[in-house]
Amino acid sequence: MEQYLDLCKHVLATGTKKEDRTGTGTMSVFGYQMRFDLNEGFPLMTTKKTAFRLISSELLWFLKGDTNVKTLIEDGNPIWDEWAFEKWVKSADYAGPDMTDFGRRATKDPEFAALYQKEMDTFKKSVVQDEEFAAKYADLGPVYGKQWRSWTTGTDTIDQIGNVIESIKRNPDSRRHIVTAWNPSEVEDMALPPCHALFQFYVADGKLSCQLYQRSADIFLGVPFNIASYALLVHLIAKECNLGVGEFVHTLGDAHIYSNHLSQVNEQLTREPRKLPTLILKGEGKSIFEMTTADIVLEGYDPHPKIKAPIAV
Ligand code: DHF
Ligand code: TMP
Repeated sequence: MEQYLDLCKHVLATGTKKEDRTGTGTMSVFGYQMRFDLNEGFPLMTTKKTAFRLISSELLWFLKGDTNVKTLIEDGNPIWDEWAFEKWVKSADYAGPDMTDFGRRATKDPEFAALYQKEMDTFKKSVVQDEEFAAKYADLGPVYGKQWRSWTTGTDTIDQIGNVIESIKRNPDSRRHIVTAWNPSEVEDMALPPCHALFQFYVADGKLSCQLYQRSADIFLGVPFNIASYALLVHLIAKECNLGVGEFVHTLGDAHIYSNHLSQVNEQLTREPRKLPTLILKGEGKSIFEMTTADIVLEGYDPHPKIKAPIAV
């Protein structure tokens, strides 16, 4: 994963100090591209242990068209908790202690962090136990799953993933194999407007490639997930279309390192990349919409230890 380490070095060397929505502060560049040849191994970070199971669980959740974090919570996947919680504490029905700006306050004030943790635990319990509560407060709005599988116009519902699979099968040379999560008429209703916004597939020499445009990229926490997630998506769609895998091309818009991730990034830069793991897809005969995390297995993953960092909410 030299490509990723080069991105980190590039941003540290040439980035500009830039404020951001979360109030954390970043070092940022605009426009950057990485390429991963998926035949050289599966591009999961080896310079820090990265939870692949959370990545596959999230991708399958997108592919099923789901937007409710209840499914993720039940699957032991916490990566979208904060954005559902935010919706809950901002709602008129929330009557607990003041949670304004909880993400930033929790990293600065241990007493508040304990209070926040307690509220979050209560929230997650309600989501799992109370269907009605989950439907009302654990849904992130029309985010990825909705746009990928059931983009709605006034009159139609469009299954972009189903359609793109059909178009890859029928007309591999097409230059129109595109899926977009960026729906301008619904962005306002989303808990977080899509970061991985638009992607295109490409078929040549019997191999499937994909390029992603990511408008906003949290280099330390988000990007390792995004690379592995799209690499997995290429493998899944390639299998569905009886193709080999080619490249994943990752194009970034605002590529930033948060100011409270700098020491973690520098720690990672001292580490030597290791051999990439191999992806094994099981679940013979299942469509990609029926796969479970148990069907998606990594072999030979031997990373350096995990590095923790706070997420900017
Ligand atoms: N907001 C921000 N500021 N950055 C993000 O990367 C981000 N990603 C979102 C939603 N909002 C976001 C969805 N994806 C983690 C990784 C990806 C992700 C959300 C969270 C994360 O916290 N990763 C940690 C812990 C994972 C674990 O529990 O092992 C990591 O160290 O990778
Ligand atoms: P923004 O909407 O203000 O750009 O904030 C979104 C933040 O989340 C930003 O730091 C980018 C990050 N992010 C990723 O890097 N990858 C992801 O997949 C998601 C959902 C978010």
